[in-house]
Amino acid sequence: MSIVLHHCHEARSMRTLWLINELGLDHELKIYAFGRALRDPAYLAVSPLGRVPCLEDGDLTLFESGAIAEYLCETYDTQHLLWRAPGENDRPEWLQWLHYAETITVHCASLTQQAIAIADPALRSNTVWKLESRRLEKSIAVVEDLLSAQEYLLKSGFSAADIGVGYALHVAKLFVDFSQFPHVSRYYQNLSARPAFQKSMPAPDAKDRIYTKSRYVG
Ligand SMILES: N[C@@H](CCC(=O)N[C@@H](CS)C(=O)NCC(=O)O)C(=O)O
Repeated sequence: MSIVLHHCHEARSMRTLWLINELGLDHELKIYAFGRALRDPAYLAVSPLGRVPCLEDGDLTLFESGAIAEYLCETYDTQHLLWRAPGENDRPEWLQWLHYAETITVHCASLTQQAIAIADPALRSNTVWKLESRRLEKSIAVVEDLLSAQEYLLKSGFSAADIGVGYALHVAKLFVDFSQFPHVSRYYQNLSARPAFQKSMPAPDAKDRIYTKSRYVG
């Protein structure tokens, strides 16, 4: 087996795992507790910042999720189901939405830091919470607008871009009220019902979950 994915439950590596599962690729999963385990020298030797995802494929090691998504699609999606190859009509939009996932996710990461990573409530910032929640909502509103006219991010249908954005929404719903986004809510429901999504979720009794609540409020 040549593909190894370094993963923490429901971290950004979930978008890589979901893509691997959609593509049906044989792989080995190495699961870490979110925190000090990622600073182990053995892990830093493959992922120098000690973050997930990190993907090994034979001699190749990659540690940026957008790049990993592009690599997996161009290497393994021979039928172009999730990939939009250079020259295809919606290739530029595919690239835009694939990487827009990170625009949404950085706000989720700040809120995760506030709600979970900063253990001492006295060190949390109400200003950061308000600012990041608002910026997260605005980044989702852009998707809401697009989805009022189509089912997926691309008119041509489901693609790896929906996996990136779908994962971002999976975390965003822990921090913002989705009732203000009816199209996004319908889209997320549809994406999260996919067998490959469900396979990428931790088992209900899994240890070392980052998120243990269904909603975090500032
Ligand atoms: N832009 C990077 C961000 C990777 C990242 O920050 N991952 C988080 C998990 S969602 C992480 O590993 N954090 C651990 C830490 O910062 O110690 C990517 O998309 O791969």
